[in-house]
Amino acid sequence: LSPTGCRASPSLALIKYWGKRDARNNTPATPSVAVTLGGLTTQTHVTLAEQDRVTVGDDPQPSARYEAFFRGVRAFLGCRHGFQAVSRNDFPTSAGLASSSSGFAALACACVWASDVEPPMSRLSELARLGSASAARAVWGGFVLLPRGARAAVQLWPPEHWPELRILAVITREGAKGTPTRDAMASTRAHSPYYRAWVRSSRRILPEALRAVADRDLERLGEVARTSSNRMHAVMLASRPPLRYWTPESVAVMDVCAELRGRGVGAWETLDAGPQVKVLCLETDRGAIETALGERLPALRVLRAWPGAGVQRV
Ligand code: 2P0
Repeated sequence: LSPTGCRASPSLALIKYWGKRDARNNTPATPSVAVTLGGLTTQTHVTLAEQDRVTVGDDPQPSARYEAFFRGVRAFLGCRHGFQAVSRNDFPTSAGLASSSSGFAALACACVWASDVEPPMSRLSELARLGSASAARAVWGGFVLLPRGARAAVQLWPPEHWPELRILAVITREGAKGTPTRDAMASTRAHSPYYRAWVRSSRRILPEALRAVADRDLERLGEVARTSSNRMHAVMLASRPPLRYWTPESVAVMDVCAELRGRGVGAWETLDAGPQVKVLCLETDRGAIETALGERLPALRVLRAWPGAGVQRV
């Protein structure tokens, strides 16, 4: 086994995955459509070890979180040894910027490629899913679909399909850690009376999102992505106890986006399992949006992203 490094970028859901169809296999109850965020990077290096050990930045990770993943990787490779992985993100970890998507995508590919095995990308997507369902998407670049109940994601379009698209990640709270997504998803399914409606509505809006991406129609995509995001947060809010990832700063960014749209600037917000706000826009409007955010919310950092590549060897 040779030391192998991989680079991956997080997968931002435009149509959100929230809820598991089958918790043991980690398959999603809702379909999701995502864009891989060029500009944000996870780098992971893997070597053979007696026991599985993962560190992210300087933090050793709890082994329970990786058990099912490594079991699946060993079953696939037909090996018995462990893996030592060292991973670094150049963006905030566990703060709702989908670091687990790029983390498990890079880890799955690094473990397999280090073993000199070259399966099809769809097989790597399946292995990544065992770690995090969103990681099944992050294996691919560009625009990606993870169908409901699926074991692997598929690429819809490469990044070159829509090079003018931008995603501005507004960091409303540094170092934020909310409820872990696994617990939050299980709790939503068990305790939110709107869960079934959420799953049904995700299936209904999927064709509109697919069309908007195919047509590179930002207004239509922004509208349907915002709907998916709001409905996901609504089903969580209705849970008991409630789950709320939004902070006052998140809402302030949403208000700036609404104001901008009122002035004819295309700025569409989407939020994941954390307080950060991602704003979908075109490069031609990026300056106006950054200026408005800088004037109204000068303390907030903005990271720029665009449709990026899938997992690559480094
Ligand atoms: C997504 N999120 O589609 C949704 C939207 C967060 C909000 O996928 O339990 O770490 O590891 O499969 O992929 C984050 O959850 O969940 C996520 P697991 P994951 O991007």
